[in-house]
Amino acid sequence: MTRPKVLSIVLAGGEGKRLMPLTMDRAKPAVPFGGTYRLIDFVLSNLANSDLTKTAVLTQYKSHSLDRHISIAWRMSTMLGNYVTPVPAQQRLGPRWFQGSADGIFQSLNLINDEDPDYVVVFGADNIYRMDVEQMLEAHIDSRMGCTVAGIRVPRKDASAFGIIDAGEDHKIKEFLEKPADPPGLPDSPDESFASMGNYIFSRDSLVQALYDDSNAPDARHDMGGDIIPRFVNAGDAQVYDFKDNQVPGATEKDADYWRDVGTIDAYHEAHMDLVSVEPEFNLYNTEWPIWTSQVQAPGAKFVMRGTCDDSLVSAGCIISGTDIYRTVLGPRSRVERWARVDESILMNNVRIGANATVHRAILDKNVVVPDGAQVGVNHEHDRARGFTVSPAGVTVVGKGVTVPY
Ligand code: ADQ
Repeated sequence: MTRPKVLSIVLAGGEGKRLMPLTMDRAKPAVPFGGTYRLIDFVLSNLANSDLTKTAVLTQYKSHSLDRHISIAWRMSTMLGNYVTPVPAQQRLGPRWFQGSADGIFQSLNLINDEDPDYVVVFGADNIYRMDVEQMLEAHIDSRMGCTVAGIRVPRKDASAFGIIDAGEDHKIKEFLEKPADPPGLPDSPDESFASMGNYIFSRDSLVQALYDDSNAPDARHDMGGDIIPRFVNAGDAQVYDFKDNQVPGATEKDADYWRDVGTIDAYHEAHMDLVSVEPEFNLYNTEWPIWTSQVQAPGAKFVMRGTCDDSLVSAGCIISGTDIYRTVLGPRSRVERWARVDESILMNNVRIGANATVHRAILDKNVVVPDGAQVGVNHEHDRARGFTVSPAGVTVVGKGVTVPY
């Protein structure tokens, strides 16, 4: 059987307001994650590992560092026609910026016309997970439906941030509610709801038709979850693909079903803590389904003067000197000096923490300096008074390049 032609479109234009100040001057999919990665590396690795090698990344806001990362880390051999290419808002169909995510695709319909695929994979860019997309594609093709939506059970208390799916035993979607205020629980588990992962596969003609219909709808927000998916559901042409059925090589019992939306500071912090436990909730060390990125050129991490780091992830180029670090992710080239204490924190590139400083449950963006003896995350009132963000769960965030005042 000849392999169907597939074009992947990654929606990478999200503003990421709830991740401020980490998205102050970078698009959400470009936010660093796990020391050496960017959020977008997870979806792009899933597509590449699934042998889907024609990928357009639709960018929008503050896309400079995202474009740079894609062109450095994701340059593919073009010999077989493979590519991962950033596509900025093109204003091809009128003098307007992208509106919702569906408008982003509508404005880039030329990509579909040029590639002429049988199926279009449309995935979000901001989630942490492993998925064999080929398995979802097979389920889509077998169903003969126009649209397949990937679904996962999430705690009902968090479910109003998601599209909620009501599907029958035959997987056909009966109802789809985008971000309902009071999400329904599941019949067999009232404290859980069945959520859309924001990952869709469409048969090409059905998608193109739905995009045209949506573009002519007077009140539409031109949003994939808000407008396009409900269109397919109302036409009886959408099914759910249960993420539980997806099997990725090398997955552990713990991380086989792992999927996190890291759209808020607390979720982003928690997902990092998931990386550092002894048996991680999400295992970055699965070499059978690697997460790809480009690494900085730096020597190995160095520990001097009895510097210790427990349950932590330390990137290249770091120097840990006579200090105790616990449950922390350190990005490349960070330095922590003697007698400093750092715990449950995330340090991005090139952070400096001086002697005797304390950093507790904090996120320090690139190039932050914590001078000798300064404290972050110890007194939230003091943190707020110095202009830092404190999340609802008490994680302090210091923005890019800030030298922490006393
Ligand atoms: P959200 O993530 O809140 O919910 P949205 O803000 O539209 O939805 O973002 C979806 C993806 O599209 C993100 O990767 C974002 O970066 C990108 N994006 C947004 N607007 C874009 C535009 N104009 N151009 C290009 N890219 C754009 C979605 C679904 C929910 C689902 C959750 C799961 O709508 O139904 O439950 O994802 O996280």
